[in-house]
Amino acid sequence: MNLKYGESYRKKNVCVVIPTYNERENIVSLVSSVKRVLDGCGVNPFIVVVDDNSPDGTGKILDDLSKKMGCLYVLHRKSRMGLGSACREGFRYAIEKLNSEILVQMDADASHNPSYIPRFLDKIAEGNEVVVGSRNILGGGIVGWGFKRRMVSLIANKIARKVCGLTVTDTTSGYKAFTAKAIKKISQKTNSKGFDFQVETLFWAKKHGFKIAEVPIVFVDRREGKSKLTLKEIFRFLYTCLILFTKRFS
Ligand SMILES: Nc1nc2c(ncn2[C@@H]2O[C@H](COP(=O)(O)OP(=O)(O)OP(=O)(O)O)[C@@H](O)[C@H]2O)c(=O)[nH]1
Ligand SMILES: [Mg+2]
Repeated sequence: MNLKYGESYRKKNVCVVIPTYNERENIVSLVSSVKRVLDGCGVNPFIVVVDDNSPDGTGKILDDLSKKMGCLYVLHRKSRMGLGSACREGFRYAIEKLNSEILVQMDADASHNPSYIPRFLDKIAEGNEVVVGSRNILGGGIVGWGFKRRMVSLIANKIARKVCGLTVTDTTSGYKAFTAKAIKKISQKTNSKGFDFQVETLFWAKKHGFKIAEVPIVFVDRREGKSKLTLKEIFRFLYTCLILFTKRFS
């Protein structure tokens, strides 16, 4: 593995936070590869999965896995409460209980390849406080999405950039890394429950003046399980963009 700044985060507590809802087909292989990659980086590895009582039994599968994998922590919530609140709860646990210094957020559906984690860590080592995995810069891309899904993402991204004043090229990406200091401050400001959490996080990261960098990622559409992105989530995202607009100049 080519780690430019490997020495600077060796033995640091690095935690990967993954929200899950009905991801039984994906979660075991994902957690195993995340663990392999973290071990390869020489960090103190932690993985926190926040499951919302998935009806497909994802939580039970994770509990079984955590018996064999000491660095895996599973947070169980009673019912579906949204991706945003799951991530916030995972970050809080990782910082307060596991003393994590660097936090990585990624989806459970295998769209985010764990092999990019070292690049995120390198960017943090360079002095950045927030790192965004971008599909829209040189070296990044999307595999497996049809025209309609690409358009939804393109338009949502354009709106978020214009309305919220963001310069990041991929505002809807769910693959990110943060220093503990940055995500603690950002989390105090965010209250979005669902997918709007992605844009809200970036908005407050910028507003707080955190140094933000991007790394190219190739996003691969989920092969297993179902998307949880609904029309309701898209409207909520647009509504959040408008709310953030009102806070832009205050
Ligand atoms: N804990 C929890 N996780 C959720 C919830 N909704 C979605 N997730 C997880 O959040 C991640 C992203 O959800 P996806 O359905 O893949 O949505 P997306 O990646 O934005 O869009 P697609 O990949 O196109 O479906 C996945 O790991 C989901 O399992 C929720 O209400 N609670
Ligand atoms: Mg997905």
